[in-house]
Amino acid sequence: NYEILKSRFRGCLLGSLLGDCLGAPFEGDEITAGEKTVIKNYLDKLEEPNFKGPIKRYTDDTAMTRSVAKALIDKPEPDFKFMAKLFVKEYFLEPNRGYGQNVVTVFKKLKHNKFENIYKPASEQFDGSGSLGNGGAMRIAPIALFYFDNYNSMIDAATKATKITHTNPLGVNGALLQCIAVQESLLSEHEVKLDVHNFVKVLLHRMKPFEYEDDEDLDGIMEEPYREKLLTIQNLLQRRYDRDELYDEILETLGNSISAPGSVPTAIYCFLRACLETSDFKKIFRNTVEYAIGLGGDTDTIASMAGAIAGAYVGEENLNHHVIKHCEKYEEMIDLADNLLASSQGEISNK
Ligand code: R7I
Ligand code: MG
Ligand code: MG
Ligand code: MG
Repeated sequence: NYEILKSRFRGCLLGSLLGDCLGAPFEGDEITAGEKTVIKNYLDKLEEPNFKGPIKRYTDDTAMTRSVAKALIDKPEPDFKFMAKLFVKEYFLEPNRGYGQNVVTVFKKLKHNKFENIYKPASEQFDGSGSLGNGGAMRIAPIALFYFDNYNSMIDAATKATKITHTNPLGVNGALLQCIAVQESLLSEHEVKLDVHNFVKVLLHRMKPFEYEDDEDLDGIMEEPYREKLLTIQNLLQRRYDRDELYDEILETLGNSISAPGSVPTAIYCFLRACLETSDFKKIFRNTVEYAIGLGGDTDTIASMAGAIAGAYVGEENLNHHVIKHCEKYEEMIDLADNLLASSQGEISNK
């Protein structure tokens, strides 16, 4: 149904924007119990119809998400060189959006080498191991939307889009996990309450082809970190904790860092925990974002990824529109969502 998809495409991109804009002021913070109340009050304030405040600026997370969406809209065939050019153009237009420290080197090399080989600069990062930062995952949502009816094409496109800047398998697989989670929530029906345990099972199953089997030991590197983290999520969702205990446990096991393995599972957990606690869609979205920011650390990115997943599930009408209006260029995000759906439908009719 077109109207339902439209609402969920918008919910996803607006959720991603909102998480970035609202999480950004807290990026890098360690959040104490007292500050959690500050965050709650901050979100409550923004929900007030007459609250006036300066526009909440977005960061690199949104700048790059916008470029991924634009690339798919303008070149539905997918053209990853074109996507790389949009990333670089956007970076040089507005370099002060809070980009990762190392990814900037990739942009400079791409420009200098005139995009001759779009994957080479990324592969040279960190002495050739490639970045495992969450920069691939944070911008992946438009790919989950555009390929909503074609899983294999989604995986292929998500891999190629990520490798422009992140070639480390942990960086790539983190982006794949986030992409799979967004699509899964986009396609989850509203008629029955979301089965959070089944949701995790689906992700475990889908990640299997991308991670090594247990017996192939690779120099003591954790061979299947994302599936291990998904098992941790299962565990966290099943056990009872008091609030402080749970908070410590999340930080210790899932993390709140700038690395993909230390942030993507955390974002997914925030959404599932919110779904477990309430069936009110408005609360699911609001609580997802509140949990994500409340963990501290890479707040803009974790809230943005969690917001994309939650928004794709609940749809635009369950995001507070007073809050959305505080976010920079939210109207453009709505247009991108609509155009992404239109060009994605174009893909279908061409098949
Ligand atoms: O991944 P990336 O685009 O950064 C995204 C983050 C988000 O939180 C944004 O909101 C923004 O703040 O930045 O950029 P990269 O520069 O590739 O990676 C980010 C950081 O992760 C790097 O600067 C490193 O500190 C760290 N990192 C690594 N450290 C050691 N070894 C990434 N890969 C490695 C690694 O292999
Ligand atoms: Mg950022
Ligand atoms: Mg193992
Ligand atoms: Mg960040």
